[in-house]
Amino acid sequence: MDDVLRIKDLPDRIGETVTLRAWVEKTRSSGKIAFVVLRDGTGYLQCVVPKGEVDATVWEGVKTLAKETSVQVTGGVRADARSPGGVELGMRELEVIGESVDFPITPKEHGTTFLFEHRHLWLRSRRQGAIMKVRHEVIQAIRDFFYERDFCLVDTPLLTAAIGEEAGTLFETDYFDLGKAYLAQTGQLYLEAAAAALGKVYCFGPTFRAEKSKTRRHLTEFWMVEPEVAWYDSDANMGLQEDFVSYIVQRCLELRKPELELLERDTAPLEVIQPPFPRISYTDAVAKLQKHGQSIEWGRDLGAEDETTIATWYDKPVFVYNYPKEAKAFYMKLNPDDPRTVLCNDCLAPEGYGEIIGGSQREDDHDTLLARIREEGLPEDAYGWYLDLRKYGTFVHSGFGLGVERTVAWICGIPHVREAIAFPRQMHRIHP
Ligand code: NSS
Repeated sequence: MDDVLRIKDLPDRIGETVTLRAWVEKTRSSGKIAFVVLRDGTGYLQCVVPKGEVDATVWEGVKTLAKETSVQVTGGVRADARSPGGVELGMRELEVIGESVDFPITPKEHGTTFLFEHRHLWLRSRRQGAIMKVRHEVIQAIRDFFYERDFCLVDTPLLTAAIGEEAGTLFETDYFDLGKAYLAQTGQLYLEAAAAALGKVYCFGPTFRAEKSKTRRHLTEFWMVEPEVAWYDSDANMGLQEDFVSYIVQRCLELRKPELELLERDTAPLEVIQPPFPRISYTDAVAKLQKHGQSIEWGRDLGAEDETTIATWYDKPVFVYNYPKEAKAFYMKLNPDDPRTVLCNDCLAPEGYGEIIGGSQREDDHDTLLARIREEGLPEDAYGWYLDLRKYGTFVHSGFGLGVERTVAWICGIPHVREAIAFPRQMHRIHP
């Protein structure tokens, strides 16, 4: 089969007769002229069908076209300033490839449950298509950012023997004669080994958390990108994060304007996303929250509401750094200036989107790390290899993880992460 012409290529074909394949988005007709809007994933095309100028079979065929019928059409491409893409097609021939009887998603309002049950069909809508393209751009920007800066991609395993983040949210499965295996919550621990081998590394893939929460920020399967850098301290780590987040946002503004427009995203709050980002210590943030009358006590992790409040103090993403060690994972480096805290940061997105990044400098002292593993009651033997990294040439190193769906939701201005991935996995959703 010859490569098929795509709608986005039609502006180069003005004056030519072309054949293409696509799906019917909608049709309308007056007695003498009909319009068919086609969609092929690369764009939308209005086809014009004047009754008096086409075969009767074409005219009759057009009248029976239902939403999402797949078709092959042939016609002349002409310039039309009012059409999307600047062209329209004078349809001459029409062939129905696959009928579409009673497509379940109609222009009327559907409930969210219904739409997610029909996610495999809902993806064809303009809005969902636009979100997928922004996601695609975010992911390409992530890969380009690290490639341009000489980071080596290292793929980390999804089946793991040790807890990466927290015991409470593990998916476990039986692993032959070797006991339990867990779906990866993070690639970080493996990436630390890779950083000692390669210096600047990142991993990028799906991660899993058995989150029993039904918030608009949580999925049970989400994509996380995690860089890890040898000889970076917490401060340099935040510097990398602000460059990284700004790069992703600016790329989307540059290349995904039409999609953001379709999503009715006000891009003004995104235009200002440039380094440096403001930084506030956890301790200062808690004091300020208390002054605002919020009930947070020093020592507790920040809740979604606290994060939203802090974010309103700034128009850029903000770093909250050096949390109490009890609120964070075992691998973070104790703060030598205040051992109640660890050298870490969260990055909170503006406009109420909350935490998009968690990062830290890693504990590089063997005995301190061992003590932390024991304190947390983690199985020591599972972390023997991880402790080895502190035995054979230990090194200052830091890294972070950025959640793709939260970042996409923020850039698109959509309220919930579940629309930021094609087939979301949540506590109450595994189908389709
Ligand atoms: O748990 S994190 O805060 N940090 C880590 O996993 C570290 N091991 C990363 C590292 O330093 N290499 O998760 C990082 C980000 C977090 O800020 C969110 O943006 C996202 O991952 N995240 C999630 N997104 C969607 N759903 C869920 N459940 C979720 N959990 C974290």
